[in-house]
Amino acid sequence: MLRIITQQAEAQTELQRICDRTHDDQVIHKEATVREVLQTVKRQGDHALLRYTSEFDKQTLTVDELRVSGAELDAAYQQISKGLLDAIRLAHQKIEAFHQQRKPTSWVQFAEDDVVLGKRYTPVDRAGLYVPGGRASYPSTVLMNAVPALVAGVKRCVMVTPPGPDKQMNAAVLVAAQEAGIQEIYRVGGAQAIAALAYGTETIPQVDVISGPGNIYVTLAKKLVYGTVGIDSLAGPSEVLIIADHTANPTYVAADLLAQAEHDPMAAAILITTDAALANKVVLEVKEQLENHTRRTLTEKAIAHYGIAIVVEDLETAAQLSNQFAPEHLELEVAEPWDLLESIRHAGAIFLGNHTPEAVGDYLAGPNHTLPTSGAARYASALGVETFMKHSSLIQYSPEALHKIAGDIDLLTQAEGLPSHGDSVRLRTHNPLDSDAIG
Ligand code: HSO
Ligand code: ZN
Repeated sequence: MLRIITQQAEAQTELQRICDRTHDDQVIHKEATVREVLQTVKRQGDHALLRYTSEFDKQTLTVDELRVSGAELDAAYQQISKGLLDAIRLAHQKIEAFHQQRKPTSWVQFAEDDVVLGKRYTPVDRAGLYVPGGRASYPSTVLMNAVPALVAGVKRCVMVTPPGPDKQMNAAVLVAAQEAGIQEIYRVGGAQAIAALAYGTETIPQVDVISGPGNIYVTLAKKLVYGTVGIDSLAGPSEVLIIADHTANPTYVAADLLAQAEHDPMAAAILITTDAALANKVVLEVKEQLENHTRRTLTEKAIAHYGIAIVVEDLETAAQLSNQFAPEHLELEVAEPWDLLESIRHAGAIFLGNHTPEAVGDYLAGPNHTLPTSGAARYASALGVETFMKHSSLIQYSPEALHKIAGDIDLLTQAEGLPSHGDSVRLRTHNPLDSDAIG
């Protein structure tokens, strides 16, 4: 059950424990398995993919079945309702509109003496989107990864996702991919899929950036291939932290806590409130809403291990505790959310007011739902168009401008003991044979 905490010291210890919940010893053991999978796929290509798919996903595929066929893609549309198709289209439209606005633009600046400085943004050539299967097969996640890559202008976007029973793929996932504009989909998941994207196989192209959440094996694999390719981030289990005052509705607060807890037995659901009576009501509500919950066992596990309600003196203390945790999702269910926002420093996404459940952002408000977890909001941000872009610095100097700074560069090159650096400037500014030379 959701546990109430009233002592600040205990609250801090508990928040730290929850934040550190993924750092278990088993990770080292799993890392060894993942390293082996990566090496084997690198050496044996498709053959290794088929072998691991049979071993881990219990599906026997041929090389030809690795790519999802056009017929399967078409058939997916027949398997979902018109209502769901419309909802996917609405979500796509809103997510695309938001990400279009956030697309970084190149710029140049003209300074004195014809010096030109700037940044030129270009997309990566190829992106690989990982879409989990099983418990976490989400069409919304397909859109949240595909849209920014396509808005960035990535020419070749491929998707990988593990096969379900009978080699079947989730129809809504296939439809969401096609609505976003992705046709190249491979039936492979786990660390072996990440290896395929990082190194390339006979069938699957090597990409430049891999994005998308996955289980611990996928996350470890992404960490290990980082450097060979770029990655979006390392996704840990989901979290919500709700700051609520006396104006919050306990029924809504409880539902929002459970909406996060139902993702994963390791998900965290934290309430910080200035109202002790509200905390008690939320505890009861959580219990009640769990009674007929279709994912009760899993959700209860998350609440039992990582669900707490902290009662504090004032909203300032609530904000400080929240900053210490740096939550992936932060809901401000208070009378004046924009005032409280002033005190918030770290959070992946912030939901303001009593009528903005996190689910709005999970599905279709527009901003990305792939957010920094496990305290990473201290230094990282949501996945975005820039995840699939890089920028080149632009610098152009005129003869006059080079002449002006030649002496300073010379002193710096001497201090660093790099004579050719000095020559590269001096020869241009002192060589009388150079028609551009001055002085
Ligand atoms: N809350 C999840 C995203 C999601 N929720 C997908 C529903 N579907 C992590 O941000
Ligand atoms: Zn969610």
